[in-house]
Amino acid sequence: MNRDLDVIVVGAGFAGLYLVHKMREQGRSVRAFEAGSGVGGTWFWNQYPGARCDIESMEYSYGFSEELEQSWVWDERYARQSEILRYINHVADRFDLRADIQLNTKVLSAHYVEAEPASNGVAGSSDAGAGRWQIKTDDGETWTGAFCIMATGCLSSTNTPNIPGLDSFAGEMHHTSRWPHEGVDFEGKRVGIIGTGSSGIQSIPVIAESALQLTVFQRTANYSIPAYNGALAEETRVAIKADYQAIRALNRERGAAFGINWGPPGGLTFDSTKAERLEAYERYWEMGGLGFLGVFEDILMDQRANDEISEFVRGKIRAVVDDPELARLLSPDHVLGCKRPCVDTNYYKTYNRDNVELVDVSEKAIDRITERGLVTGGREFEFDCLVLATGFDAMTGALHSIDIRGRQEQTLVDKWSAGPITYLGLGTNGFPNLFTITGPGSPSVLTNMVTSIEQHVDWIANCFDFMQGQGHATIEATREAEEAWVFHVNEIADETLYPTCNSWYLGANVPGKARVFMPHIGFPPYVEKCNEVVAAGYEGFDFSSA
Ligand code: N01
Repeated sequence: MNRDLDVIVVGAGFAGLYLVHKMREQGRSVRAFEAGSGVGGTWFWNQYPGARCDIESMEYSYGFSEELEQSWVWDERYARQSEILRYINHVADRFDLRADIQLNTKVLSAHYVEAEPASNGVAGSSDAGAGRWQIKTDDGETWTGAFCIMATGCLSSTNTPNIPGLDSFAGEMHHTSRWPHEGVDFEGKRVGIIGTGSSGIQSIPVIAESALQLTVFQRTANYSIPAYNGALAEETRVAIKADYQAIRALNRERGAAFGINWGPPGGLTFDSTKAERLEAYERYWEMGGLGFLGVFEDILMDQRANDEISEFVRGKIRAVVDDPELARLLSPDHVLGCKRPCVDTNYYKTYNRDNVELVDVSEKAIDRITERGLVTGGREFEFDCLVLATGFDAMTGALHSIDIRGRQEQTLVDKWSAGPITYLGLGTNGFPNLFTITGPGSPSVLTNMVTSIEQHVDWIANCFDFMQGQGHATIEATREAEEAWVFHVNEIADETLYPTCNSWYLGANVPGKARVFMPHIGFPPYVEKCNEVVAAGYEGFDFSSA
């Protein structure tokens, strides 16, 4: 078997699969390495009860193949995890991708091995050849490739809380992001769940239906907007498929690359009268989903605008939750949208059930996990099952779990010790021919991920063609370009309300992690910049020849 490839891909989720397809189309040898025993990435691992996408199914899907988008039939407005996983497997089969995907294989290291000095003594000069990426996998094998592309996902590295005694719990304990594929039976069990982000908010209503008792430990109340999920009407499917590409193009004009159903934002909040604003909030609320935040364009820019709409949401919580004190505890007080809001089915209503208890751990943290449960606020709780819905080491966690080294053995961990440094979220100086798909510094998690993935893969594929045409062997972001880019990404974020709370966008959920706002806000200007860079001869990148 040829262990020297054109392109090594790490990960076989949405990004890895499309990369394999695209590289093959270009006639390049490619192999994707995937730790899981199946394809699907986040949708393979996150099989917790209630797991579902918060972007509508017709939009959260590949647009690269007309045949695929026309033939696939989504069942629901928001696809459940099992449906998305079925779709991803269908894509792997339909495009015959499995031959170039190696499952059950964790990539341990990726090192850039610089070229031997040439006869003239200059490494990488014309007769020396370029360096190669060498990866080592947990099955003891070594592979080399001209390029290494990290398709490792933004939300794939589990954040396990460092609560004392975590290992001492004698009952069943599961993290939502590593859920057992055979499922968990909660029937008649006393269940505790830590975390009220999207994973907690989606799973709590479902677990409550079968558990004997469910106790939710909430450190920060989160905003959640009703999904109003349901079967997708045939007319909707037909209407979208009638001009799918036009709909995708319209979505790409949106700041978050999804949500055309909601129409463009209705200007600045206070340009409307109070009555008009309330009517607009109500109308958007009734449509459900994340598009609610697009009701006016300054929700995440103007504190006063945000105060008003977040109070509207708190009013909705009070209207649903019977106990006023419980409603107060469930009401967030941070800026709406600065932590990713959730999209739920029956979340707040679940707290009206007799078998559900909310425990506020915002002021008194969970002291410790015990053999039987946990202790907080001087009270011991006993459980048969403990669920950790504590999220991810987002955007950099998966990259840092691999020993990545560039020129002169520099590690990525060292280079990014004060926060990720990238040019366009695609590359970083000192690591030639290494690309990150939806890396930090790109719109990624603030957008429809599938759209952002396709944009990155297409950009890289075009870049490879360009390099081939020009006889270039390596590409590397310049230090000046990445410094300017990091500054730009932060500058945009600082003009918004995003950095005002302890979100995973900022790395604030992981103790000790550098606090830097990681995603680039705004899809269209980002794409424009990527295109300008190309038009200017890949401005900000250096090339070297083979
Ligand atoms: O993780 P989170 P998630 N003691 O980080 C709490 C995507 N996603 O898995 O807020 C007590 O949001 C933590 O508290 P706090 C989506 O982008 C999408 O839920 O840090 N509590 C928080 O409540 C989402 O945003 C879908 O104070 C502790 C929770 O755990 C992202 O993934 C579905 C704690 C973690 O929430 C992450 O969501 C699921 C401790 N020691 C996920 N440590 C879709 O719908 C942490 N917490 C597509």
